[in-house]
Amino acid sequence: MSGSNAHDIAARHVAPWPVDARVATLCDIRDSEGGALDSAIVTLFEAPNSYTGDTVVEIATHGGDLTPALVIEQLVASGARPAAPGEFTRRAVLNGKMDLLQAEAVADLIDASSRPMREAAVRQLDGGLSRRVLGLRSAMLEIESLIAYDIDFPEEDEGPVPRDRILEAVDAARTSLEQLLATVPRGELIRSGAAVVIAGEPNVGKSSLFNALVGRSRAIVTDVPGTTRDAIEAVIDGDRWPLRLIDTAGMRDTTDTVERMGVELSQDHIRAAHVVLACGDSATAMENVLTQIAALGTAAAVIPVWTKCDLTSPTQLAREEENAVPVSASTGAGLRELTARIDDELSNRYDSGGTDAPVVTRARHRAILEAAQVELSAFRRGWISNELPATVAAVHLRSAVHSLEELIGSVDVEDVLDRVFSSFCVGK
Ligand SMILES: Nc1nc2c(ncn2[C@@H]2O[C@H](COP(=O)(O)OP(=O)(O)O)[C@@H](O)[C@H]2O)c(=O)[nH]1
Ligand SMILES: [Mg+2]
Repeated sequence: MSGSNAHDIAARHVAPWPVDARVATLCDIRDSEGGALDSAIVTLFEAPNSYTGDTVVEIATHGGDLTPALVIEQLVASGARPAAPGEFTRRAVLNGKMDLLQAEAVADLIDASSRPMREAAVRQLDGGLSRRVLGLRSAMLEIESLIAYDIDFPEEDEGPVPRDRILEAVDAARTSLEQLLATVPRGELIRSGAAVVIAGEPNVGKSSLFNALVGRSRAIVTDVPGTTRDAIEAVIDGDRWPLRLIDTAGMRDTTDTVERMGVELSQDHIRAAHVVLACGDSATAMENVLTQIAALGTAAAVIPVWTKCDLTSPTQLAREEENAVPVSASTGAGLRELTARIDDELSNRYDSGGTDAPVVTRARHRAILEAAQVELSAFRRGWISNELPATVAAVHLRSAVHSLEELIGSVDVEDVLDRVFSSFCVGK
């Protein structure tokens, strides 16, 4: 319970009342008639030294469905009310215990379905992204104050602040924004998982490979079954990246309308993939699939996979192994090597920024950073061309600063708070 009367409400149901704040105390929990409900650990927090910044009581009852519900019922009868989704964290933001970026990190940490997502959330919770954004904001405020001089002394050709110095500062801020925006693809990969499409002619063993990879995965995060003709997806926890495995319909020319749809669908998947596993169980099948993928012009990393390697003679395999990763869904051979190879391809492409730099993982952040970038560029153009009076150019700068403040939640943005916290689970 969080709020100024939290202790008063709890005191009607908790005995003995804990002597000290922030000390876990074993207490009896009673209903309004004094009947015993539970024996529970009660911890008091005095404002502002709590998660929300309010006065807080934490009651750790025994588990199950009934006991906690009965205790809550009693507290509500005594004047408490159930919290709205994310209300505790919302209060923490409003009370200045954390900024909006950190609050979002709390939600991301709870929702994290892969280790990279969890790591990014922990770093954001720690304030890594906030510090970057605050640094950018103060750089822009600095530029604003330089311009203020220029506006105050318009009659001087070269005001007290050289125009080049302002331009340099603007360009430094743009570079910093660009660097943050450059982490967007990595952030999307972390949030949604890398699309790993299993492609190949019918019967080369795609579905078997899909099942084998899902089967050996430590954690299957989601399982999205489709029809046999449709693509089937499952998100598995790769070693470094969450992998969204997609089993597609076979690639071959066909006149069957339903199967044709399946083929077109798999072509779309291949075009949008991060990684394509080009599967073949013979030299011809391998050549065909690689030709078809090349014709689609995908930007994905293409990994040739020699399927059913348990059926291939060792001499043949030795020849093929140079190019393709040999796997067998039947024996499990090569599956670990294949996952490692997928991880490597993704790391080569998306690890460039260093793994502990802040990452932009939310669409909200991306949109705001892009808006700030646009305003900063508009300012720069106006400033260089001298077409705009400095006061007008400065409006763009102000908008950019305001964007960053919205990002971090330091301006009054009730609707932003509503949107962010509506996605929270109840009780956080
Ligand atoms: N020996 C062997 N047979 C396999 C292997 N993988 C798949 N098969 C067989 O090949 C056939 C086609 O497999 P399937 O996964 O349905 O291929 P898809 O049409 O590409 O999805 C089935 O009869 C499988 O049992 C494998 O690793 N070893
Ligand atoms: Mg299949």
